[in-house]
Amino acid sequence: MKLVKRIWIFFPIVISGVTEQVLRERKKETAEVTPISVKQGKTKDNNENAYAAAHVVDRDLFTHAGIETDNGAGWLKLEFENTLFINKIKIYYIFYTNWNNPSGYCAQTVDNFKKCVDQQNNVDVSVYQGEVQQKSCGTLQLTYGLEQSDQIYTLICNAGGDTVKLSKSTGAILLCEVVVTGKVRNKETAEITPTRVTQGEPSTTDYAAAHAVDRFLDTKAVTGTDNGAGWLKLEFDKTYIINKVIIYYMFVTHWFNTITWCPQSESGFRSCVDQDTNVDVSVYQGEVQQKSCGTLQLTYGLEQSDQIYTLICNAGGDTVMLSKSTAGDIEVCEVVVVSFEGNYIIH
Ligand SMILES: [Ca+2]
Ligand SMILES: [Ca+2]
Repeated sequence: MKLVKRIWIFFPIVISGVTEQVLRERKKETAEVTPISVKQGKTKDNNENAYAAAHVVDRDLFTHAGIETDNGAGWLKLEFENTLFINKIKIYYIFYTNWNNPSGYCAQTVDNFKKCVDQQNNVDVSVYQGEVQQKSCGTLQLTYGLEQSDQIYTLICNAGGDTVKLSKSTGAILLCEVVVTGKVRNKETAEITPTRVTQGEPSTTDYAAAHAVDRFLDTKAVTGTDNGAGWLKLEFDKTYIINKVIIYYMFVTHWFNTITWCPQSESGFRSCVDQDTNVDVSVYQGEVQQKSCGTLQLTYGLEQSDQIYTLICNAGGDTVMLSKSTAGDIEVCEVVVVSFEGNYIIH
């Protein structure tokens, strides 16, 4: 018991003057999303001053949340206003820098540090929709790396939800900052960027062709198939061996009900899929079709955590064209084109 008590004596890091301001402030991430509330289970020693949940989102690297496990449960929850596509969760553990501090138990010796890590390790990090777990993004694996210049851990999620929950059943949770990024898709290895993106009609501000390549998952390109021809075209600066095309349909998960009516009911969703499916995806050289990579077959899978489709091309060209001639629309959040060096064939 004595040991446990001592572990919880945290050290103040005293740095004076201007340096303090610079070092204390956590850098803001691209596409960082801010929770509307942060809650935790049992606060250590009921000491809100020292261990408040809010400390993980104050962007101050010297403040932390501290949670005890109580009856086999310790947790910290970040809740968001809407359901989001959560890309990654970045966690700043307490020993982000300058670990050695004679006044703090954990940072006094290597042994102490290891004891603290052991007590505060193995935190599950999951995405939830309300009370329902959608996906575990992994378990926090703190290292004994005292020589590290920081103790920052990134977990990749790629799941939809409105809550991020950190939990464990024994020991404690101690964290300085939890940062959630969403809405922006991950960049692919060997992704190539088009120089021009155009589509048939319409091309309104809300549904602009450029939305298919802006990396934001809550913006989409939409074009109709009036007169039997709908198309969306990505043109590149030169001819590439185009290995694959990855398409993020708008229902990356069913949270996008703020921008469209489709996901608000299952029947609405099905009718949108019916309207948006069967898009041909082809590689062109100029105006000449080289190869069809396949036809987009959207599914009714409302339960899917994502709606991402990959078509294998392995064809040379300077243009990727999405087209359909039947009634309906071409509606996509993102179109990603991948070209590896050389002549790799992707199966
Ligand atoms: Ca903090
Ligand atoms: Ca987009």
